[in-house]
Amino acid sequence: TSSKPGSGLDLSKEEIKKSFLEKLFYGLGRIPTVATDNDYYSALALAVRDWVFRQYVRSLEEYAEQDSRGVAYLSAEYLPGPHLGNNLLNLSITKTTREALADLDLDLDKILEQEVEPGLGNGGLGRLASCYLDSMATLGVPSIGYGIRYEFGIFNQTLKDGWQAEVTDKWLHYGNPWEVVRPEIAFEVKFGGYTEHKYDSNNKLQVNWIPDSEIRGTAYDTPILGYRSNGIIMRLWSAEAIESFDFAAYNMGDYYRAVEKKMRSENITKVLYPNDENLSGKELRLKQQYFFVSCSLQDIIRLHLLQGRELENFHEKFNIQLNDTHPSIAVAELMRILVDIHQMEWDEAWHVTRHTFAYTNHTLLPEALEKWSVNLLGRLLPRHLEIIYEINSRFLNELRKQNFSTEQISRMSLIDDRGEPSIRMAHLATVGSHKVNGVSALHSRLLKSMVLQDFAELWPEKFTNVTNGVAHRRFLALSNPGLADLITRKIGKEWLTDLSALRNLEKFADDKSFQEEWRNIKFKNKERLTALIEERTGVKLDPSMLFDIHVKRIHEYKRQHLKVLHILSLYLRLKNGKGKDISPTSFIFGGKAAPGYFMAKRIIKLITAVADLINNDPEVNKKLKVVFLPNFSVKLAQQVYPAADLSEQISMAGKEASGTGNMKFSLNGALTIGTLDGANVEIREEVGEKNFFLFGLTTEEVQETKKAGYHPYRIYEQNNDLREVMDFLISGKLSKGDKELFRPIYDNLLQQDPYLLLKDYQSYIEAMDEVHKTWKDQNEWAKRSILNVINMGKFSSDRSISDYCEDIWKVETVKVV
Ligand code: 26M
Repeated sequence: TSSKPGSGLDLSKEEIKKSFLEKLFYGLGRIPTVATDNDYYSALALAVRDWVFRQYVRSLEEYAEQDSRGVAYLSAEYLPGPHLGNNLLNLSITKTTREALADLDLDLDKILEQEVEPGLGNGGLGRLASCYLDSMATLGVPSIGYGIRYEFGIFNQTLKDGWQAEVTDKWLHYGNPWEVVRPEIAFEVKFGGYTEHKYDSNNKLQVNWIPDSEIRGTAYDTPILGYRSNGIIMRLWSAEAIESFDFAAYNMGDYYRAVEKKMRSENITKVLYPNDENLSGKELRLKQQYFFVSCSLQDIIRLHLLQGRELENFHEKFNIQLNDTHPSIAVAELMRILVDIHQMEWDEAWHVTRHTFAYTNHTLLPEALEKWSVNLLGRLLPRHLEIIYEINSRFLNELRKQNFSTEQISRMSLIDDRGEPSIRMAHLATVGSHKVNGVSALHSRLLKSMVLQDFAELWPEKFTNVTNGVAHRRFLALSNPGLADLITRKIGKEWLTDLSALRNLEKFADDKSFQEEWRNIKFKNKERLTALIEERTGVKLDPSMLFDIHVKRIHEYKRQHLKVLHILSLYLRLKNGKGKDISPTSFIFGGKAAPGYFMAKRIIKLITAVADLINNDPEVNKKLKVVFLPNFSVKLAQQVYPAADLSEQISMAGKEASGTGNMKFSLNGALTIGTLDGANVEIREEVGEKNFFLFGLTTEEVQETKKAGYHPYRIYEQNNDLREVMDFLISGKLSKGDKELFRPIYDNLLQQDPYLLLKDYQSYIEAMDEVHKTWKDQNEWAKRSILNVINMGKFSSDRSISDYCEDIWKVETVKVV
């Protein structure tokens, strides 16, 4: 790609130096003799932000000229990772910037290190949203990402005595050079109160919502730049009190009450909820959802009307993608805006609404499907509850006409009235959308046969699949520069905008000298990670060992504890003098546990206890090392994936909707050991069975096992090796004699084992033995590693976004460069 003049790409060293110093002097008021590293970081970020905004403005002009159909991506979470390095890459000025700073005796890497990432998400879902913004910008999709500007993001994880401790994330402490506040883009959001129903002079029903409080949401814009391409914005809403509302009228006595009220209303965007906490009664969470949805819809409608258009064709101009059910109250809110505020007839409003929204489901876990109590929702959003009831009654009438059974009708209802009545948000999102998609082929199939089966039978054409993808520029070009350079030297730069071009490397897979270069790069990445791990944990790994890595949120279905059972089996083999076939291995874990998730927190303690035992035992620590790397984040991820030899993707089949870490590992040349779950299935298809270590039950076998009545204790009785490992958990040897510490894990596995660890244990051990055997042939390993990378084309988020454009959004892309 070549750039038009003035496009903001290909800046010269002098231009960069000049802008940087101007930002330092006039933007921050600092001079080099007193400037801190953070000042240098802020100055460079401010300079880069200007160039990114330039691309954004140019894109806007282009989109306006083309009058294109646009996309609003609604997500309660984003995990963008550090912006600076990525923006330099996308402006193609990394090298020039490095030289410009070197002229000033400054080190770019040290400056990049300063950035604190916005942790505005929990994990996969939030990171996916950010990968999608990257690809929408790169491909030129006229789009905007809406979300919440949490003042405190996901907690920082520290370890205390081997247990997780949570520390609040003050990510805005040193300021945020990437965002621009837009005080003129602000909307009022109502809560509570009651509704009035009246007939107007034309005998038309008019509903009026009289709220009991109102708050303001103000836009904060962060530009997101595509690769040598367009810029889009991520628009995050921050809550503030509406001062005139309370302050003006009150006398001194009420002043403090008014201040309190102001503070209470500003708490809406204070903090991100960690997931899988028990949501019931979490009123603030529902307020967050409605708050950002309401601001976003008002903003989109403002843009639509600004262009002189009618609301009747809103859906022809806008697609709104719901990232899970978190923003699904939008279905009721758009109906309210169209019917109550713009006086549209119900049927027409419903037509517009259903053609506007599309819904992405990210989970089949029954406990994770969102429900809101009717009582709570009615108190907070009385008009929305009425609208949901109206949608539901029309929908159920339709089903009755089509002779659905009462049983089916009650299963499909938006209201669950077994027990405390609640709203099934996935049903609301499904009924209110024209497309519903899962996030991998397997997950989309299961969605249709399980959670949304009745709906899939009613509307088969509504259901589709879009397999997830990852921002390969961030997760390969930026985080693994060694490998990226080697690839570019061999096949040029095409892969940066078309990942499937990596197939052009095929002819090198068997080339011994290429394999050697490949291995050297991996080794250097492992050395870097080794240094970082030593600095953070005090544990020194040996980079010549196999790096076997399990990083993701801690959850029983992801089975971190299955990995622990394997490690203990190796430990016991070594202790019993039967460990000669074991390849020296460093096991690296990382991931946060939800603060209220008892088992997940105990699994972290188990990992750190196993690490202490093994790392301090000279009989085994030449062959095995174990480390828990605290506070896993995008920033850490960028150092971890490039250093991995083996990627652990060992969830129970049927539980991981897709996974995206699995893709990032393979993209960086790790081999996978995994189950047939989520996108693992498609990864294995792409890289070839021979280059993937498969184990465990299939989804169907899991279902059969459970149906037949599963008795984990019987497996324990019959497998001597497993029994020895299990009993070791409660021997006290991991816990200074305390035999009770890991009893909850032990009991859970022997009595219920809901995620079938014991059932899959033997198969996992055998697959791991195969891993250790393969590792001994380093040429063979390198060859398989190469074959993994070159077959990753499908898993770029560019491909995912193209799929959304064609199948769901029906939008054409418009590139400015
Ligand atoms: C729920 C209640 C209260 C607060 C937060 C939550 C919540 C937040 C995030 C619940 C779930 C959340 O995310 C789920 C998630 O990350 N799912 C993952 O999505 C990825 C992207 O599609 C998939 O790759 C993973 O398989 C899936 O687990």
